[in-house]
Amino acid sequence: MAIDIYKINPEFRDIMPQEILDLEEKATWAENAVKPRGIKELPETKELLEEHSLCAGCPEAAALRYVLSALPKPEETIIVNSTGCTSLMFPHIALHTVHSLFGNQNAVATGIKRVLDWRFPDTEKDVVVLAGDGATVDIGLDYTLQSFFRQENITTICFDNEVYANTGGQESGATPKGQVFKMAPTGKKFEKVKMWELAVTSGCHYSINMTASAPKAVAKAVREAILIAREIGPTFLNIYTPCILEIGLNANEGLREMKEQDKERFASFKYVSPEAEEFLVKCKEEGRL
Ligand SMILES: Cc1ncc(C[n+]2csc(CCOP(=O)(O)OP(=O)(O)O)c2C)c(N)n1
Ligand code: SF4
Ligand SMILES: [Mg+2]
Repeated sequence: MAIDIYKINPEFRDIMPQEILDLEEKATWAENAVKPRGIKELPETKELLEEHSLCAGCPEAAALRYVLSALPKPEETIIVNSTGCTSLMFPHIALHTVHSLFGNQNAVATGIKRVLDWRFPDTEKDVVVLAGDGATVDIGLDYTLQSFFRQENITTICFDNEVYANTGGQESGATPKGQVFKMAPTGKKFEKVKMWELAVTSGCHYSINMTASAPKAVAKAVREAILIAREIGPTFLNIYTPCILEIGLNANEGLREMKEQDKERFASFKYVSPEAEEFLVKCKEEGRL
C-alpha cells in the first residue's frame, strides 16, 4: 500500500522529469523487485540516493547507498537522522525521513516506531536511526542506550568518523586516544568508546563493528539487523566512514583508509543473541536473507 505514495498521478505524468519517472519505474522498491533487493542490483536501478552535498569522495555517501540498497522494504521504512554531515544527504533520499534534534534520534525513533505499530498493526514498519558518532556515542549517548535498555524494536546505525565533522573537528567519545583535531588541539585524553560492546551490554540482540570498505558486508549486516529489530529487539551497527577532510586525505583515499582500519580499530566484531541467531536461521529458510 505504501508504494502508492510514490506513484505518479496520471494527470501529471506528462510534465514529470525523467528523474521522477525513473524513481517510480526503476527503483528497487520491495514491491517492484523481481528478485530480493540488494547491492548487486545497484548498477541497473534508479537509486534512492544519487546526489548529495558532502565533500567529494566522502565515504559516508557510499555507505548510505549500501544501506539504502539493503533495506528489506524501503517503502515501509522511516529513517531517523540527527544533525551532522549525514544530514546533508537526507533531503536527497527518496524515502520517508525525519530529522531530529541533535542527539535525540533514538528517542524520536522510539516514538515513531510505537505509534506506527499501534496505527498499522498488520504492516511491518521498519524504523532505522542513522546518525554520526557525535550524536550516537557522545551528546546523544544517553538516549541511544535508553532505547536499548527499553528493548525498542529499532535499528541504530552509527556512521563513525571518530569526530564531530560537521562542526569543524571536535573530539567525540569515539575519537581514538591521543588524536588531535583542529578544534581538539591537546589530543583526546581517553580511549575510543567501543560502542559495539556497550550495545551488547545494554541489550542489543545484534551488534557489529565494521568499515564500509566491503559493500556486500554492509548490506548483509543492514538486512540482518533490520529483520532482527522487527521481531526480537534493538540492533546496532557501527560503521567506519572516515572524514577524509579532517584526517587530511584526498577524495580518492577513503577506501584505502577503511581497508587499513579493517585490521585495526574497526577489526570485525559481530554479536548475535541466541534468540536472534535462531530467528536468522528461520529467515534464511524462508528466503528473507
Ligand atoms: C542541539 C544541537 N547541538 C549541537 C548542534 C551542533 N552540531 C551540528 S552537527 C554537529 C556534529 C555532528 O557530529 P557527528 O554526529 O559525529 O556527525 P558528523 O558530522 O561527524 O557526520 C554538532 C555538534 C546542533 N546542531 N544542535
Ligand atoms: S566534512 Fe568529513 S564527514 Fe563531512 S562531508 Fe566532508 S569528508 Fe564527509
Ligand atoms: Mg562524526
